[in-house]
Amino acid sequence: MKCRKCGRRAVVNMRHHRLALCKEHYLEWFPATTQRIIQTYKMFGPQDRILVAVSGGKDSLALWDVLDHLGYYTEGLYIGLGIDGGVRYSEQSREKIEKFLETRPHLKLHVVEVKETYGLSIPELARKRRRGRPCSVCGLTRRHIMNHVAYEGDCTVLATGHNLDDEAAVLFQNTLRWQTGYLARQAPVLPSIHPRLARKVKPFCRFYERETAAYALLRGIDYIYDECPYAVGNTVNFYKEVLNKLEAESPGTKLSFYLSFLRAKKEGLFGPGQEELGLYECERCGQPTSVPGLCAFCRQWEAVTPSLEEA
Ligand code: Q46
Ligand code: ZN
Ligand code: ZN
Repeated sequence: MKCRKCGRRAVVNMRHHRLALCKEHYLEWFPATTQRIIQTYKMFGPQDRILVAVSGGKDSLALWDVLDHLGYYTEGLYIGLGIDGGVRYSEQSREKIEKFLETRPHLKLHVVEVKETYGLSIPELARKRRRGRPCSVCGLTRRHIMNHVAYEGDCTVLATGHNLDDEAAVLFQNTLRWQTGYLARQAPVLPSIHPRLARKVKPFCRFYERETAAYALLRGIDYIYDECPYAVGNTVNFYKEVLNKLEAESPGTKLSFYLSFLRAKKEGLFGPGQEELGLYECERCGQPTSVPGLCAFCRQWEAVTPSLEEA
C-alpha cells in the first residue's frame, strides 16, 4: 500500500476514505482534518480558552497535542477518580499525563483529586451511595468538576476526546431505546446555556478510534492502554463490538450512521438539543439545576459528607 500523496510506504490505510498515507503525510492530514471539523461545527476560534479533559488515554492526549499544535490556547484538566482495579488505573493515568507534559512545559494542567477534595474516591462514594457500578456517580462528579474548573479558569470551551467509535456506540444505544432526550443532546457542540456551563465540544467525533490511536502512536505519545476497569463489559463496549462487525462488512458504516444522524437532527427530527433546563442556581455551588435548593452533585455529597463546602 502506497501513500496517496508521495508514493512512499503507507502506514495508515483508511478504507472508508479510500486514503492511505505515510507517516509524514498522516501527521499532516490528521491535524488539518481536526481543524476542518472545528470549523465545520463552529466549535471555537483563536479567541477561546479551551479546557481539555485528559484521562491519560490516547484520545484525550492526542486531542491536547493537536489543539496545541494548531495554535489554540489550551489548559488540561485531570480528575483523579481514585480507581485502582488491579492496574493502578488512576495513578497510571496521572503518570502518563505528567510524562506527556515533560516535553510540553508550556502547558498548564489542573488536577482535581476527588478524594482529597471531597473526602471519598469514586468507588468509595458509589459504595456509600449503594450504587452498583460507580459510573453514574462518576459521570455526575466529572461533569460538575469540569464545569467548575472551566468557570473558575475563565475557559469558554470544554473539549473532550470522544471519537467516532464512542459517538456511534452511544448513538446506537440511544436509538435502540429511542431515547429522544439523549438523542437531542448528542452533538459535536453543545452551546453554553448558562455562564457557569462551558460550551462542550468533541473535535475528534469524526475520527475512527484507530485513527486517533495511529496519531498518538506516530507522535510518540505514551498513553494508558488499560480502560477504566468499570468500563470492561459495559453495554457501550458491547455496541462497539456490534458496530465493528458491521464496519468490517461494510467500511464507512459508523461514519455514515453518525453523519446521517447529525443531518436528521439538523433537519429538526429530534427538536432543539438543549441541556436540561437550569431554572435555578444551586445554593452551594451556583451551578444551574432543575430543582430549587442543591444540585444533584451537591445533594450526592451532602448525603455522605454533610459538612462539605465547594473546594
Ligand atoms: S464512568 Fe465508569 Fe467511566 Fe467513571 S467509573 Fe470508569 S467506566 S471512568 S467512562
Ligand atoms: Zn506520503
Ligand atoms: Zn451544587
